Amino acid sequence: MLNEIIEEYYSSLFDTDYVGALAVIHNAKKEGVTPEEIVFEIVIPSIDRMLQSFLLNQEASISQHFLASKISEQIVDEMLPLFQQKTEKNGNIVLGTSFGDFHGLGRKIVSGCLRANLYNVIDLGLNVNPQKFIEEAINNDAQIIGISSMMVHSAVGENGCLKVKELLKEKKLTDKIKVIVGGAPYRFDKELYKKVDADGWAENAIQSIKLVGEIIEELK
Ligand code: B12
Repeated sequence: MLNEIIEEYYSSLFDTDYVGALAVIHNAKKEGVTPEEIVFEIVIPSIDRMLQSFLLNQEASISQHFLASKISEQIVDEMLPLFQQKTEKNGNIVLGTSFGDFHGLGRKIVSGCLRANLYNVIDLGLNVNPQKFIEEAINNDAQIIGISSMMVHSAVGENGCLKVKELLKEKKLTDKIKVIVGGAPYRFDKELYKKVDADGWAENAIQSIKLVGEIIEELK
């Protein structure tokens, strides 16, 4: 059943048929597909698949990508609050997309998954400068700063993770606040997180829950 739903959804997404895509998802939910399955097995693989069609044979255009990501964001926003929740309360995480970067879907998914696991997430949104990450982490007593970067230059550039770490060092806060990163450049180069001096990285939202849990445990 899931395969048919995936194909139907992908076809609506590819046609940037907002109403159709939403109808497929809502019907799937009525038929018992869980919000987690909708996000991780339908929505995320479909956006990746569209990218492949764009890169490999130019079937999809960049504007199709943009509209498809808007549709995906809306579905993710609707599904995240419905994820199964655990009971214990955890820690504070300041999350944002790095300066100059306007890719927000992955960050929203990470944010939602962490919230669903009862972390208090302060989501700073897109295009966040390094000073803002530090200010918000201090003001919110955060144990972790999470930086999402989808482009190489926003990951390794002068306003990315390296700068955040430099500011934390100046304030002698590196023992109290850890920095984690994620996004496409880190998936392409698994050692990149070390080059930007991050304390850890995660390939996807599920892994980010594990990573955050381990770091908060170590800080206790
Ligand atoms: C959708 C998309 C867009 C949309 C973004 C819409 C939006 N609101 O987010 C639009 C069309 C606007 C766009 C624009 C551009 N894009 Co674009 N985009 C993509 C695309 C196809 C998918 C990104 C996505 O949403 N993936 C789905 C989500 C769920 O995955 P994710 O973001 O990786 O997140 C997961 C993990 O990485 C991880 N994660 C993410 N963040 C974090 C943070 C932490 C702390 C942790 C632990 C984990 C974690 O968990 C997430 C959930 O599982 C990628 C290709 C790709 N495969 O990544 C290109 C891509 C990122 N874009 C790219 C480019 C070049 C651009 C543009 C410059 C294009 C242009 N010429 O205008 C602009 C940049 C604008 C800007 N300044 O930011 C390049 C970057 C290449 C590079 N080497 O730097 C990519 C890689 C495509 C490519 N191969 O060329 N883009």
